[in-house]
Amino acid sequence: MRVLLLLAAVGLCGAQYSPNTAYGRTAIVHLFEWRWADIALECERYLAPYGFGGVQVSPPNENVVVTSPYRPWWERYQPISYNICTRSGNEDEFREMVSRCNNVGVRIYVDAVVNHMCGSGAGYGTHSTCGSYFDAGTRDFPSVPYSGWDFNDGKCSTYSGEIENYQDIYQVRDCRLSGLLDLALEKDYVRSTIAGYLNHLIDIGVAGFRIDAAKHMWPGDMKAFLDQLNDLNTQWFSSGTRPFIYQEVIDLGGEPITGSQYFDNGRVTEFKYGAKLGTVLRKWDGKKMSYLKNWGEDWGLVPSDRALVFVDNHDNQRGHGAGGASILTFWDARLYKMAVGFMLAHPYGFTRVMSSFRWPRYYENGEDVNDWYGPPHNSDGSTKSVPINEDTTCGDDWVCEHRWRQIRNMVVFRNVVSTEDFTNWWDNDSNQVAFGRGSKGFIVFNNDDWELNQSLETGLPAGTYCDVISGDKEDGRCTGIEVYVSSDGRANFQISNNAEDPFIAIHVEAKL
Ligand code: AAO
Repeated sequence: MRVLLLLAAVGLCGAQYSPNTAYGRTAIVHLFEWRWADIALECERYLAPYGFGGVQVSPPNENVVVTSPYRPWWERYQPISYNICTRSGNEDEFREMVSRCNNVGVRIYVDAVVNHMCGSGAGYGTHSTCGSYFDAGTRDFPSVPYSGWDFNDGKCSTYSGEIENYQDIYQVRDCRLSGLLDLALEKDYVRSTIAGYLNHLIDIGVAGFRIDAAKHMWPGDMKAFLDQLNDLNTQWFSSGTRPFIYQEVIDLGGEPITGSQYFDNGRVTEFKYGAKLGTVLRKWDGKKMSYLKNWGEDWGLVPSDRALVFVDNHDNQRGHGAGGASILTFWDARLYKMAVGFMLAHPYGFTRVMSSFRWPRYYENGEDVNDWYGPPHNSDGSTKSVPINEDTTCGDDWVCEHRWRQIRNMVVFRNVVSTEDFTNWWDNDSNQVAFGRGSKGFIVFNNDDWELNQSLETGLPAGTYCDVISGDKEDGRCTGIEVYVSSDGRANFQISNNAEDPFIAIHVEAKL
C-alpha cells in the first residue's frame, strides 16, 4: 500500500523526472548511431536479459546529408524535417524497434533536436536523408513546414548572428549555435509544431526525451511545448504517465546559465560528474579516490533526483561539447571501467552508459582532426549493422562498452542494490576505497601504485560471492575471483595494482 501511495505521489508531482523504466531497472545505454533494426535485436538478445532499463537513440528525424567531410556523425544534429527517416532507418523500422524493445521491458528515449534546423550554410536542394527539399538561405523547410518567420534571425544582437559570448544569456538563447538556424520558440506555431513531432514519437511508444541544446532555449519556451505533450502510450505505460525529460545543459560553472534554471522542466545532464570523476581517477590536481567519500551534491553537483549522469558522452569523448581533457572514454579502458563501475555502484543520479564506435583518432596540435568520423558504414554511406562476435563482443568498429563484462555486470549490480543506502565506506587516505549498498552489494577499488590487502566490513550475509568484475557466477561456480564473507560481515580483499581490472564487486545475486 505504501509503495502504491508513493508511486501515485511520484506520478502526480514529479513525472518528468521519473525515467519510466520497467520495475527495478536503473540504467540506460546510449546506442550512438545504431540502426533501429539492430537496436530491436539488442533489446531482445542482450539489454532485456541483463536488466538495462532503456536506450537513448540518435536523432530519428530527417537531417542534412553532409559530404564534406564525408557523412560526419554530427550531420544528425542538423534537422531538415520531422519525418522519421535517417541512416538509422525509416518510420516502420523505428516503430518496430519501439514495440519490440517495450515488449521486453526496454524503453526508448529520443534525442530531440528542436532548438534549431541545419547550418546556415547548408545550401538548398534535396541533400537530406529522405530527399526533402530545403533552402537554408531563405529558411525554407517545406516538409515541416517552417519559413523565415519561424527563426530568430531578427532577435540576435551579435553582428555575426552567432553566439559569441556565453556570458550573455540573450546571445546563448537567441543567436545561432555553431551556425545552426535558431528556431523562434516564443512563437505558438513553432511550439506546437515541435510538440506535434514529439507527440508523434510518444504515440509510437517512446518513454521520454533527451532535449538537445536545452541551454540555447529559454526554459519557459521549453515548458510551453513540454506542457503540450501527450501522456505515454497506454499499450506499455499506465495511464497518465508523463514523458521522462532530461535536458542537455552544459554547466561546468562560470556561466550565468545553470542547470538549476531548467529543473521545472525535468532533469539535466550533469557534466560536472564525468569531468570531476575523470580528474579523480587520473589523479590530476592532487585528487584522490578517498575524496569521493562525499561524492554527490557536496561536490557541487545538482540534486541527485535532478541529475542524468554519465562518464562520457558522444561529444566529450571526442573533444566536442565540454568536459575537457579529464573525460575518460573507452580509449582509456582500464580507468574507464573503474569510473563506470564507480558510477553504477554509487546511488547518485540516474545513470547512462555510453556505447560508441571507434574512429581513427589522430591529434594535430592537440586536436583530434578525425573527431568528425561517422559510424561504420558501407561504400554507399549507409550505416553498417552491428555484427556480434562469438565471444559476445561487437565487430567492425562498434565498441559496445555496454557489452564489456565489467560494465554489463555493474548494470546488474545497480539494479540489485537499488533500494539500499550508501554504507560501510572505507579508504586508506589515498586511492584505495570501498563502499557498500546496505546488505546487497559491496565494491572495492585500488587505484594506488601498490597492492591492496585489507579486511573490510561488507554488510553482506555470510557466504561465498563471485566477483562480477573478474568473472561471472555460472552454473553454481565463479569464473573469476571468489570472495568469502564471514558471519560478522567481514571479508578479505586483495587487489594487485597490476590487476587487469583493479576493482572487485560482489552482490547478493552473485552468491554461491
Ligand atoms: C557542425 C560543424 C560546425 C558547423 C555546424 C553548422 O562542426 O563547424 O558550424 O555544423 O554547419 C554537433 C557537433 C557540432 C556540429 C553540430 C551540427 O558537436 O560540431 O556542428 O552537431 O552538425 C555547445 C552547446 C551544446 C552542444 C555542444 C556541442 O551548448 O548544446 O556545443 N551539444 C549538442 C549535441 C552536439 C550537437 C549540438 C548540440 C547541436 O550534443 O552533438 O553538435 O545540435 C562551452 C559551453 C557549452 C558549449 C561548448 C562548446 O563549454 O559552456 O555550452 O556546448 O562551449 O561550444 C570549458 C568550459 C565549458 C565550455 C568548454 C568548451 O570546458 O568550462 O563551459 O570549455 O569551450
